[in-house]
Amino acid sequence: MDARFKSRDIERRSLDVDGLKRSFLEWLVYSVGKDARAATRRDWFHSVALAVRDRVVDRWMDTTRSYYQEDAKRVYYLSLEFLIGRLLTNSLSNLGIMDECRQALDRLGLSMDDVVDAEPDAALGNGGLGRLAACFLDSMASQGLPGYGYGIRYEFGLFEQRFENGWQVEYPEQWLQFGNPWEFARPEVLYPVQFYGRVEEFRDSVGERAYRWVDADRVLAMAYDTPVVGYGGETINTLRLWSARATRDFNFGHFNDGAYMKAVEQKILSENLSRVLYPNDATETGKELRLKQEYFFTSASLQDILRRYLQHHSSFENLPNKAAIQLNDTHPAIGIAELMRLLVDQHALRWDDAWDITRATFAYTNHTLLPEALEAWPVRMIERVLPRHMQIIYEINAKFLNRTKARADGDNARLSRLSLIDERGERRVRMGNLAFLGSHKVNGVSALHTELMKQTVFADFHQEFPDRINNKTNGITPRRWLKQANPALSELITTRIGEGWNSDLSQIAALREKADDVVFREEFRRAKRKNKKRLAAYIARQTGEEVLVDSIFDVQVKRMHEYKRQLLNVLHTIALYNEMRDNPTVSWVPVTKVFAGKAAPSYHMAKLIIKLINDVAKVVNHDPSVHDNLKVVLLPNYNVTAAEIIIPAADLSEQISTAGMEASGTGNMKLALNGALTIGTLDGANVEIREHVGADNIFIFGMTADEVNDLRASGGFNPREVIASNPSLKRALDMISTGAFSPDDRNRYHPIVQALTDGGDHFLVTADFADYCRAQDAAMQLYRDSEEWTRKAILNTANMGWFSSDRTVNEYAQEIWDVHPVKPSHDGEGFR
Ligand code: Z57
Repeated sequence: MDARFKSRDIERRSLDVDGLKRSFLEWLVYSVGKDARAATRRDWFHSVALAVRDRVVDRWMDTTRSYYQEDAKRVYYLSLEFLIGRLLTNSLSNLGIMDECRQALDRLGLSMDDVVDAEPDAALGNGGLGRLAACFLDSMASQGLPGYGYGIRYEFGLFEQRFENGWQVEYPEQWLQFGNPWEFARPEVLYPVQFYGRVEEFRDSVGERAYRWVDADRVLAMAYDTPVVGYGGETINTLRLWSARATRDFNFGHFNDGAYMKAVEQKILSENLSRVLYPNDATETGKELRLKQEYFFTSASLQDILRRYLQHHSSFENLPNKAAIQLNDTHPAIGIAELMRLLVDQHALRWDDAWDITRATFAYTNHTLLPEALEAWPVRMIERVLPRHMQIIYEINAKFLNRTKARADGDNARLSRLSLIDERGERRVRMGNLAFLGSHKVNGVSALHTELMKQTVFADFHQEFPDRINNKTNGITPRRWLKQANPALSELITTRIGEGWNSDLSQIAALREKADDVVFREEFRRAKRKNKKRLAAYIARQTGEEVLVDSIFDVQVKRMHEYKRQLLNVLHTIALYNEMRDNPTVSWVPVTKVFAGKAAPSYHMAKLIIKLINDVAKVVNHDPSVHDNLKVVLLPNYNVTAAEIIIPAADLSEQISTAGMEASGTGNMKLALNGALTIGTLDGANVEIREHVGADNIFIFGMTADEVNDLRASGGFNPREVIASNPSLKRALDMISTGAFSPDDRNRYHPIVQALTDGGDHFLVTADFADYCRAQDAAMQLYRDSEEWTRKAILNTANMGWFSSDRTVNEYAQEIWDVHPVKPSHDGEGFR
């Protein structure tokens, strides 16, 4: 081999400071095309990212080759969302070369923070569901599981949120504007995906009735691969995202001018499929383009999965032994009909064999019970967009209902609830029912949520298939959410218990005994304080507000949604403000209320709540009579990067959804792991967090899910009576309704006041207010005793080990997927 290439080859893998530095410069000059004097921070980021990517490639290929050689069973995680965030720190940290990189940059006169900050945040998701998918990718790679992510490479991620005059305004998020150094385009990995057209019936070679989908429009799905670096760099998995490309099956030469322009127009239209992420979290819009996105990425992924399978196999009976396909919510559930179509129409399998294979391959995760989030596509729309799939869905339904009818002895109401078609009003396909029926396992995301699934939306299916529903409580990756986001606390932990917790978070339980160690408590507080200073600086930069580092950082960060009850927090804020004004001589514990979160652009109530928080902040923050004891900030553009700054600095974690409505929550886990105490309802995973951290170390308040259910069943309650009997609640609401926070438009908050009063207060904000205030008072009193507070904070961190997504993913691997770790062989060519 040419010696020059050989030395360059080695250079690309070297992990020492000098080798990294030389690589950064090499990339800067020969690929970015700048010299060190002219380079911007973004140029350096691209150079560093490309140099780091070099260090991943050999091991990535080794990993892929090992899976291939072992013909390992793979798991395919199909998700319309992957909320990844930045990758530079993540890659460096998982490769174990953070310090080396920092030093190399140092020698170039550059600050690591500046370079890290030049990376855009990959926001291909809305909230919890998308972030969960990203945590699972990290956990699968970190445990050597052969896991692939499949999704869409949106050109525009989740919108950028700005506040203009206190209102949310959305801007396009152009994360790809300057190129994406982490991805590899695969222009040769291209699959056709069809839409519209009609179905033709014909006789196959043995005279059987068969169907083909004809006269359809075609779009191509092109692959982009991003390596997923596992902890320690042993396993590098793949996230494959699809981008829409127009077909070129028209001949430019034969067009007259008009047809040419029309053809180009068609090209732009078909490429719209991967243009933008729908910005709704836990609500559906029912838009045709969304259905097309769902089918687009699902079809491409299934074609790719079958192609990979067929490299080793000549029949399909072993597919379930070689591929597990996990449906992240119902968004890819059309895949069940698509796999049936591929097996029956294209590969000529018998229906019943195809159905057994399909069911044994798919599993489905449900993430919400909210009726407005359950997908139900109009039959008319599916008939038009995916005519063959509509026939297949009818066929699945007919066979299922026929089998069930025999045992249902005339209970037609039950049959119509089990049907894949909702016949009330416009006929719709219930995607949850399709996903349930086409999967061998169906799971909820917390113990409570899974129980409620059995009792509510899937009660009839649960009766029919009692072994199908199972629980997989969510988790979070400790690498990103502790090691990387909170270096101060991570380093402290590692000095005491070693670094085993990075790959086995259960080891963090060894910190329990340190809760009684005064020296450790002091150091724990010091780490928290450092993080609070970092957040205070961020708050000042983002909002212009100065906050007290020694105040309680009371944090509610999540999507804006009525069921998450930011309003309850706002009402408490106003009540506290009034108390502080009424009692100026009391020595108050200073409080900083930190909010952040995006509202879906069409969710007017959520946007009005944003405006209310900003209006309350304006009044409170500038009222000298509270002596800076209370500050309210709403940070703009909450995303993964902002979360990494906010979460490590939190003292108090607000998890205050109406009981029964938050499927799990994962922010609750990130905050508790970082030593925040939770104030929360017995909802979602809060229930399990209480069991792990101990009832003494969490502030639980409010109605239980059963109580909420009973109250609603008995016809609800009268919020007016509750308000009349609680003077501080009445006063806070009166202030909102009379314009104390909106002197420029005194009626602005009428819809909010209306919802909480005559509207019946569906989310039970007023019903839980008094108990919430009691819990808030308890938290404030405890905070005065800084030793006791710290002790409980340490016990939170120490007792959160079970909430690692490594544990979650292992449960999926063992109980749903039947996949096992594969140790890639790096035949001496790679590093270490
Ligand atoms: C989403 O982020 C969640 C559920 C959905 O149905 C959709 Br669509 C988006 C969230 C739940 O609201 C959280 O409670 C849960 O922790 C998260 O999914 C991950 O399971």
